[in-house]
Amino acid sequence: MLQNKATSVVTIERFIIEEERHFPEATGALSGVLNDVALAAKMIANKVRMAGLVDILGSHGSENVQGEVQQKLDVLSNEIIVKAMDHTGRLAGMASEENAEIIPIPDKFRCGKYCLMFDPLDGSSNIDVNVPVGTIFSVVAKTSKGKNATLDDFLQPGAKQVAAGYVIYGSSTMFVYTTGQGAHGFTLDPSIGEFLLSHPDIKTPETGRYLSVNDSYEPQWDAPVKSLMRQLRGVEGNRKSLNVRYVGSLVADVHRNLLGGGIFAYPANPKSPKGKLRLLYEANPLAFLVEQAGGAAINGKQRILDVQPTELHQRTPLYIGSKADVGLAAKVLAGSPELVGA
Ligand code: FDP
Repeated sequence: MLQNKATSVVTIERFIIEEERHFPEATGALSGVLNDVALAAKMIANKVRMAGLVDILGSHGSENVQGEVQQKLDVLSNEIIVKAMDHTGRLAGMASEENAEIIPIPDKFRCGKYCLMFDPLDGSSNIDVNVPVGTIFSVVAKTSKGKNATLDDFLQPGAKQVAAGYVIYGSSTMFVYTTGQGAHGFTLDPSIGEFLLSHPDIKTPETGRYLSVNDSYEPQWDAPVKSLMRQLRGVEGNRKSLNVRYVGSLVADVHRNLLGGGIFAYPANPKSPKGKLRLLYEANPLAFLVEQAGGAAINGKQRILDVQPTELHQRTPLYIGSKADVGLAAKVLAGSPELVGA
C-alpha cells in the first residue's frame, strides 16, 4: 500500500497521463476513455452509496438478455456509462452485458477508434444486502474500416485488449486497471472526489490463500472439477488447504484474491453448461488484469485471453488467480468432458 502525503497524492488522471508518455505515438484518446470510465464510476459509486437511503432498491421488473431480472441500479449504471462515453469522439461503439446488441454512437456525435465493453453493475443480486458490487470494463481498438464499430470489432480475443479494469464499490471504492503496463489500484477519496493511487503495480502472490467457488454446485460437477476442489481444499493429494471465501460477487471475490492470492472458480455445470460468466464483459478484462499482476486465467482447457469469441454474450467457465493454483487447475482439468465445446 502506498503512503501518500496529503500534499503529494497521485490522482488517477495524473497517473494515466504519465503512463501515456511511455507511448510517444499515443493521441491521448485511450487516456480519455479511462478518465471517462473513472468519472462514470464515481457517479455509480454515488448511486450505490445512496442505495439504502432512497427508494431505488429491488427489481426493476424487466429482464436482461441473459434472462435475469434487472435491478434498478443495473439500469441506472448502464445508462450512466453510456451517457458518459457516447459523445466523447473516442469510441466507435459499446457493448454492455445489459444490452442484447451493440450500442452505436449516436449520429450527432463523432466516432473514435476504440470499442468499450462493460458489465455496468456486476453482482447486482447482492445490492439488497449491502455486499460489494462492481463495474468491469474492457477496451479494444476498432479494426473494421467504417465509422461505426461492427460485431467483429467486439469479437476479438482478450489478448487484443488495450485496457481493462474493474471498479469495486465496497467499504471504499477502488478503481483497478491495466493498459498492459502492470495492474494499478486507486482508492476514491470521497472528500475531494478523486481516485488516488493506493496500490501501484499490484503483484498477486504466486500461491494463494483463498479458494472462491460456489460449492453448492458440487453434486453437478464432473469428476475432474470435484478432484480439483478436493485438492485445493487439501482433502485429496498433499497440498496445503486453501481458505474458502465466496462472496458471490465476482469483482469482490477477484479483488480479494488479487491482493491475498488464491483461485476463483466458476466451473461449468448442467444448469450452466458453458459456465455462467461472460467472456467479453467479465472473464477477458479480469484475465488481462490478473495476468498483469503475475497471475493466470483459464477456461480449463486454454488461456482465457486466447479464446476466440463467437458471440457478444458468450459464457465461459473461469479459473482465475495465483499462477500455481491456476496451474494446478489446468493440470487436473486437462481432458475434462465439461470443457468440450466451451
Ligand atoms: P450476480 O448473478 O449476482 O450478478 O456474473 C454474475 C454473478 O453475480 C457474479 O458476480 C458472481 O460471481 C456469480 O454471478 C455468482 O453466481 P452463483 O450465485 O451461481 O454463485
